[in-house]
Amino acid sequence: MDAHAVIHRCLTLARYTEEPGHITRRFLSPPMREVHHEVRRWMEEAGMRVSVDAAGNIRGVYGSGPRLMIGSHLDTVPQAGAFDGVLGVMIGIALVERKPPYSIEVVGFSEEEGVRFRVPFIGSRALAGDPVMDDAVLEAIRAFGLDPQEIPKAVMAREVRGYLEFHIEQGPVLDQRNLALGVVEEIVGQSRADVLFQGKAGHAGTTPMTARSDALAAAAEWIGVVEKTALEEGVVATVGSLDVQPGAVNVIPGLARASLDLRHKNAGKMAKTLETLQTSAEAIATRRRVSGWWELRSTQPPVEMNRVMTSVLATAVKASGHRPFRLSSGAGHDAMILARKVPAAMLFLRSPGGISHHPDEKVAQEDVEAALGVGKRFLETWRPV
Ligand code: HGY
Ligand code: MN
Ligand code: MN
Repeated sequence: MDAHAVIHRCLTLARYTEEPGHITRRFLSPPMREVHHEVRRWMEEAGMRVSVDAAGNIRGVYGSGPRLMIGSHLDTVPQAGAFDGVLGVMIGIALVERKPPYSIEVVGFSEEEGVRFRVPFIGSRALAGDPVMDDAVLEAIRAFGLDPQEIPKAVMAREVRGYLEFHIEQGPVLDQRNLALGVVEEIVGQSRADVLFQGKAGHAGTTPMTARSDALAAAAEWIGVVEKTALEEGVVATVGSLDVQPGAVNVIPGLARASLDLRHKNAGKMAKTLETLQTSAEAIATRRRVSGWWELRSTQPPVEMNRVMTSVLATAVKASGHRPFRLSSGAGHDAMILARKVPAAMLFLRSPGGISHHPDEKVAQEDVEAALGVGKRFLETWRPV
């Protein structure tokens, strides 16, 4: 499979969506079944033995004995682009089709984005032996026809000696430097929290302003503090979703639930900023006569990629005629979870315009060709010992 075919397969999978006209495919949603059907066929045609584990990851194994795992995720954010995650799985299958010198396991993780249940990395955490056992997640696993009792068997096999992930950069760094590829040195830490403001719904016309417990006004004030604190502290913090109840034009909001996504390359700075934002939410709630709840949904410390694998990757990039530019990843990836168990490395492909988590997300065919060449060289040099 050449670069054109890799891109074509990503666009084929983009057709499987929860939202006609958009690319939206959350954890174990119905279109994921169609994706599994297609990916299984491609994996079997490449000579892999294919299975779907109890966390919904589709896994293809080529050969036997000590092996390298190559993977990424098959779920998407709402109204996504066609390459985030999927591209890494398609490149893995393409490298197997080129008959690698040793065993390879290609994994399409069931969930990395954390959209459906507001907890990320459900797929890769099962392989790392740290499964998400949230009731709603287990119910979704059952509804998909899988058995949560089998989750412990999803843990990665002892034969796996390293993990390599190909992924679009999702930011502007490579594009601004006119570079096709980047070697990831570290992935920043990320924490996610839910903040609930519970006030009192009431009549928008008859309730005096001084007698209100307006949950949305409290959330709005706090969201302003999130942005101001992030600018002051030099972290990135995002309130990406806000749920307002009852959500009627003429009713004072009784409830507002805001999500928080906070990231930084230093775990201490991330923890300190989380604490600042939690204290601020509580203070705003008290002053505005609403109740505030804070739920930390997940926290993942920053992770350094394996130096040996990264050095082999950089050498392969150079041997392929490209500058071995090293960079940090502001986006989270399954590699940060697998790195808990095995040496892990990532190769970024340029994101034209730095666009991602958006329908305009692209990847250049010549960059995919370059990545395939680097992957082949990597497999000729690195050994699963
Ligand atoms: O949110 C992220 O960093 C990644 O796209 N899951
Ligand atoms: Mn991704
Ligand atoms: Mn993503």
